[in-house]
Amino acid sequence: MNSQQALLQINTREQIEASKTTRVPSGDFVTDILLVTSPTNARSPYMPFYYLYLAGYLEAKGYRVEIADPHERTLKSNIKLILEKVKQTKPRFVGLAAFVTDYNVMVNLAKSIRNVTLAPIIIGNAHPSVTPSDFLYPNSPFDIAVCGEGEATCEEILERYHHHDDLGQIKGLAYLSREDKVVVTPERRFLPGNEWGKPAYHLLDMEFYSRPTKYLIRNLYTRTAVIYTARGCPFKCGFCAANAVWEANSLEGSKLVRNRPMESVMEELALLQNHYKFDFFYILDDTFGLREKDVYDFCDAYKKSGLKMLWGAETRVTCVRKKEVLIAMKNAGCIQLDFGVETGSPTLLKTIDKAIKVENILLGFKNCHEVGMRSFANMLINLPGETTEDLDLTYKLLRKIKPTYTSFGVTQPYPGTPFYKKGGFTFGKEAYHKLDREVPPEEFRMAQHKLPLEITLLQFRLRFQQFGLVEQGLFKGPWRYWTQIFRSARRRQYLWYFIKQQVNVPVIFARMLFRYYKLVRTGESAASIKKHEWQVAAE
Ligand code: B12
Ligand code: SF4
Repeated sequence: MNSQQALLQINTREQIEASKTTRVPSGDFVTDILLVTSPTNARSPYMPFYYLYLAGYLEAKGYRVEIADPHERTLKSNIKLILEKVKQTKPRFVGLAAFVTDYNVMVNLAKSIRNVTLAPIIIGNAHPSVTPSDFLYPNSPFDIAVCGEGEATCEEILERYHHHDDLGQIKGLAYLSREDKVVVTPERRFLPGNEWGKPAYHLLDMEFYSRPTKYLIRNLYTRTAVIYTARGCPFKCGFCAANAVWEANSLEGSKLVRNRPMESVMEELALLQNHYKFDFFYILDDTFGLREKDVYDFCDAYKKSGLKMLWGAETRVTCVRKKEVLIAMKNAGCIQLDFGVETGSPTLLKTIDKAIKVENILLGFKNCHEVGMRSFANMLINLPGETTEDLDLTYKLLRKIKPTYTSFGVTQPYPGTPFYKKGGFTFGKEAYHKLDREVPPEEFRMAQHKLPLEITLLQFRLRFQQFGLVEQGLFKGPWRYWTQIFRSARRRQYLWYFIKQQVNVPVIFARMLFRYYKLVRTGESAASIKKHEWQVAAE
């Protein structure tokens, strides 16, 4: 029995607690850190970006890193695979990442991991950045919460943590003191873009992540890689916790936007096209296009690189005020831009601090149409103080701007968002699981109107989300999209995906219609919905 096997025998709570306060186990570890993705997200086409950069950074510093990222269909089988990987990789540290919605799952997963290793468990990502105390309490399976940007903090933990008392010396984290108090250590400076790690794609199952999907460049069937050219966001939209995450470990506040050097971006794109054979990529920066010069620089560099992938990006309507910017993007291979429009109500745009006006939305979409750029509008209902008049304004706006595709969501007061604070929400651990629903329970209603949220959501979806017997948004794809698909080395995968989707789409549509009529048949909901329909029709 080697020392690691010996450690696996020790798993009583007292021994674990003792190990926490006395020493970090030492022995013949195979891996410095095993990063574990959330088993609730196992089938998502989104790679775990947070680990890609973190792992790349740590590997460049000489650490042995592994990622446990199973893709089974059930939670149980994913957890089983994770535990096997823990045993197999014998890590010095285990890292987990938590969003507020999967809190209970992550706590239970950490407890199970605790039963197979004594390695300290580090928790990072949005949830512990906002409320580290949710993870740090007596007998918690978590040892350390990393707040905000994680690279430098994690490196220092791997380097310096040999004893519980070392934690107080490391910036950017939180831990439970011997007196059972949550201690948050001071913040550090952001990592400059040229120090980010190269995303460690080789640690993931890239076959899984390079399958065709319609959820990346949304509603186009593509094999898409997601990249970041910058981090940070100067805005503070009421429904978003991004600022709280970055702010959690920053001497520079939350608003600093940090760019990555262009050579490194191009190098990554070349790898994605030439090695991993992606046909498309998507830029998921918090605010791509914020600085016009950056867009031109990116487009020039991409054109010069001779790479052939087509791409999409998430941006803001204010970034496409000028048609020239859109033309530059289009000439560099951009086929779709996604915008957070959220609402058509000027009052609500102010309430949510979106820092855009209805005129900006109208102009942005007009420019997209004129230039021939596909446009995607993200909309929200259940915004604070929302009235039926506001919903009608949204309806009218969408009729005017005619996005190529529109999606609707119900706003939820995630901890860390301005809505959570300003809305006077005080719920904690006991209620997080309720945020994991498409339509939240009544206690999270922020709208003033009393319309049933699910019916309102379905109404908008049925009207604007272009559901039907065939996938309509798809056929508004530009020619070069189709050419790219026909030229792809993975044409067969695309064909198979097309067939599957063309069967799925009418089924989804039928289910939605059925659900809608079932809800509307029930008393009070039907009355309010009819009134709303009348208002909408009277535009
Ligand atoms: C892209 C994204 C997604 C993508 C992909 C997520 C992924 N696989 O990475 C998708 C669409 C799947 C998604 C889904 C959801 N998301 Co999301 N998402 C984002 C977004 C826009 C960017 C995240 C990102 O990639 N940032 C770039 C990377 C490099 O930074 P990072 O993730 O913060 O990681 C760094 C640090 O946090 C830290 N770190 C992270 N994990 C770990 C782990 C360890 C061990 C360590 C040491 C460090 C560490 O180090 C990293 C490098 O510095 C953020 C908003 C934002 N701008 O932050 C929302 C955000 C994180 N999402 C949010 C939410 C709520 C969700 C959903 C619950 C929403 C929903 N119901 O659909 C789901 C949950 C999915 C799940 N259970 O995994 C909230 C989180 C709020 C909260 N309090 O938890 C945010 C902040 C947006 C918001 N609405 O406020 N999301
Ligand atoms: S929604 Fe986008 S623009 Fe608004 S604060 Fe979040 S990241 Fe920034």
